[in-house]
Amino acid sequence: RMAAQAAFRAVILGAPGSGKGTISARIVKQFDVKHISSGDKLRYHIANQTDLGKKVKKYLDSGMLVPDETMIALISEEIKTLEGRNWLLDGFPRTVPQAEILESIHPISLVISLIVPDSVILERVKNRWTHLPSGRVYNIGFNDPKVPGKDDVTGESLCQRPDDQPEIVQRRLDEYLTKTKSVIDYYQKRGLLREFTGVSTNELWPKIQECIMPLL
Ligand code: G5P
Ligand code: MG
Repeated sequence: RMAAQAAFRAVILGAPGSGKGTISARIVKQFDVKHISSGDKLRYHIANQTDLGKKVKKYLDSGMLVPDETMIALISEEIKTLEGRNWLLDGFPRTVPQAEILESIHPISLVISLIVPDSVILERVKNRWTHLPSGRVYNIGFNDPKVPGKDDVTGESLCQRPDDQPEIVQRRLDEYLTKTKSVIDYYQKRGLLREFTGVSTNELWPKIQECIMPLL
């Protein structure tokens, strides 16, 4: 119990393309924190055609949320393996039932909420390239891969996410507004929410660093 309270347990929230993965990578680089991205996990299962992957593909392809019970099973399993470690959840929780279950498993120390205008998001996702096995993301003109089309670390090919087509991005933004905004209220009421507003990651990052520093 003492160890669980001492550890850093954070959540990063934000609309699709708001920079959760990018900021998480910076946090991991600077602090001793394990990053858990629900979307990266799901895409990995889809790429490997596991039973779970086959079950969730239709939701990701259409930009709809995966059912709560599936997500809760996946993420609580993952958290169990990280006993005593600091962690940062990216993409979970996305509904109030998910947040309630998470709270019953572990008290959360901090919730980082990214607020980036939709117009900026729609521009960004057009230029996003992803390394599927690791979840590393690139953006043409912002953080280009060293070799075009290839991952910096493994040299493997990059791909574009099927859900980054404009109509699907719009659906994901709608899902965020209708289902995930209530998670923000949930954490606001508990005094855990810290909001960061801006149009670029470089502008948000120093403020996020400052907020995490005293906790780690
Ligand atoms: P995901 O995978 O959680 P989203 O939609 O929440 O997906 P996404 O798209 O992964 O979020 P992000 O991580 O917030 O976005 O953003 P990012 O990848 O870091 O940045 C976006 C792009 O902008 C990148 O190319 C990056 O390089 C670039 N970029 C960053 N900063 C800047 C900048 O300052 N300037 C510029 N020019 N570019 C920048 O969820 C996917 C699906 O999985 C399911 C759902 O179906 C969901 O649709 N799912 C769940 N369903 C139910 N419950 C859950 N808990 C679920 N979790 C996942
Ligand atoms: Mg992401």
